[in-house]
Amino acid sequence: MTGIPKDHPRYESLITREKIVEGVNMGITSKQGLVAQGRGEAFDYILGEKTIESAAIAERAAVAHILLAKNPIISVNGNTGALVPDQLVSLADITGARLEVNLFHRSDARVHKITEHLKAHGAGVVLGSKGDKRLDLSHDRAIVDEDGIFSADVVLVPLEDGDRCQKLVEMGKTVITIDLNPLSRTSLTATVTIVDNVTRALNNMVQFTKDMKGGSKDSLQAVIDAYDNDRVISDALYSMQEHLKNKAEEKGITWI
Ligand code: PTJ
Repeated sequence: MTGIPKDHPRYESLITREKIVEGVNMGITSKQGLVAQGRGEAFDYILGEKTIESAAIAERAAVAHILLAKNPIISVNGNTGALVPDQLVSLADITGARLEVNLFHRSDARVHKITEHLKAHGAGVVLGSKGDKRLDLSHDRAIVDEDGIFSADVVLVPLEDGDRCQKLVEMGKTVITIDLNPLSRTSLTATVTIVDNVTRALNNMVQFTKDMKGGSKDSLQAVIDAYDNDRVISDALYSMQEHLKNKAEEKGITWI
């Protein structure tokens, strides 16, 4: 894919960029998706490019919700399709959730390409091309499948814009988001807000599912009952502040 040497100090970040650019070249990712990735990178840098403990707590709560759901759906857009196709397929397989392509910059061609891309990475059924229902929204993210997002009780919406998240919550659904901006409308609206890079979060969620899947329904419910989303968002903000402060102080810059 690239000539980026493995010992480059920013190897992971640069490889992620390459994947997004390749997604655009393949017609999977929108050009706007490049801008969104850049914003995510900036927040990740401030976070310290690691999964903080409160994000891991949110990831476990998200897994508990998905495992207890009747009809869980993982929504896939052009960014996640390009960055983490294997992890999306693994998470769907291991939890029993179904994948649905749902796009902001929607075209039939992109829905088809993302669907085929997921299938090439091992996905079975991929919803989203029927588009036989509309959420009450003025843009194309409104177009959903009736037996998918429309009737889901739990929806995972990584890298989302706030409108649909809010609408899904208003419809009574449990909404899980993965968003590196802890203050985005999506982050502030979702039931479970995972402030982590989607590239780390999905790997963690696959691992947590393996750990938690054998547990009783009561133990999963206990994880949900103990969960406090406001606290998770607050901790993400605190962690960002601490990371910046430590970085500044390492360089002898006074934090005022
Ligand atoms: O493929 P489409 O047409 O559905 O469009 C997808 C994008 C992402 C372009 C669209 O949903 C969009 O414009 O999203 P926003 O409003 O830019 O929101 C994306 C959010 O995800 C922002 O808060 C970013 O900080 C965050 N983000 C970006 N990259 C990552 C991320 N969060 C986690 N991991 C990332 N890699």
